[in-house]
Amino acid sequence: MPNDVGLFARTIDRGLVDVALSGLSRRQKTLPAKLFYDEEGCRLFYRITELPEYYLTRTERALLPQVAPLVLEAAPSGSVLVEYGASNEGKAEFLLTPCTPDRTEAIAAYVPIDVAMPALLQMRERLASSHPRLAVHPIVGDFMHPVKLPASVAAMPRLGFFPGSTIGNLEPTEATQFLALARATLGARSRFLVGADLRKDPSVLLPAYDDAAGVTAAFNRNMLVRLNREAGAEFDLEAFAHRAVWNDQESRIEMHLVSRKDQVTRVAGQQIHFSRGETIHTENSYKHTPERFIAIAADAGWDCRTMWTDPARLFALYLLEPRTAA
Ligand code: AVJ
Repeated sequence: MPNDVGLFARTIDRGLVDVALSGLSRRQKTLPAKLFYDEEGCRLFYRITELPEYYLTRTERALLPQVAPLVLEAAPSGSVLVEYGASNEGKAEFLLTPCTPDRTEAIAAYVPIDVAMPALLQMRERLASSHPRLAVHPIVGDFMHPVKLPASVAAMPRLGFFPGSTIGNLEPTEATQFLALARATLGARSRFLVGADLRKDPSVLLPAYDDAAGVTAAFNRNMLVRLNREAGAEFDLEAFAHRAVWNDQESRIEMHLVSRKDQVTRVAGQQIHFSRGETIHTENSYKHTPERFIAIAADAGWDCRTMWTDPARLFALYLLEPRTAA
């Protein structure tokens, strides 16, 4: 039955193929970390945030209710909250719903920016009922590109928010570029609250990226599942192992997929050779000291006004303000 062929027809995403092939043709094969977040990847990441070994999310969430009122004190009422990489409103809630009644109107508008359109639409729907007076203007896009705020919020004082240590995925030079772009978007009288993981002993870091239940391994391998489905790739999932390594020199956790054998795979018809033990580098997660983070922000024109951390110094929230020419 010739029609059966149709059952196996796949729509191949050319953009994804190009991104994959360009990374896989380097000497150290790489795939960009943002490819993790298809629907299944978002589900797996959510499960990671609930793992006992993954302290980042729960530590930041415990800090936010304490820090939010202090941040809002510096935000004039009628401010717009601009959140970078906002896949849900869970963390922004602490800024949108302040505990003191007189600060109710501090945030008048919310601009969540994310690559995942479905997540943004769901957020807008939920916020319409939970915060009926809040103006919500989602922007679909990659935050490494300049963002133009909607005209209706252009005149409002701006508070930027970048939680979750997503900034740790960026090389320090990219982090500076991103912070400089955000500085341009948010303007000279803004504030910017950034959540970032801290450098610490590898005995704490490594299990957070190689958990006992194997959820992080599944998250890492899901990148190949996605390429098989969307980029016409033919990865044998069993033939790649998850590996997390601590790179002390660069102060970062690296995630890799290690080829268990000499093998040849194909991506959209193009052959890719792997020797046994060769890796695909899928993610960097930088763990900066406060001094280093503050230096990176300074390069982008931000001064650190306050830094908060938990008693065990696992995670930090930095409140940045634009440096004004002396
Ligand atoms: C969402 C980028 C903060 O680097 O910890 C979790 C992603 N990777 N486990 C991180 C991730 C492996 C996460 N960020």
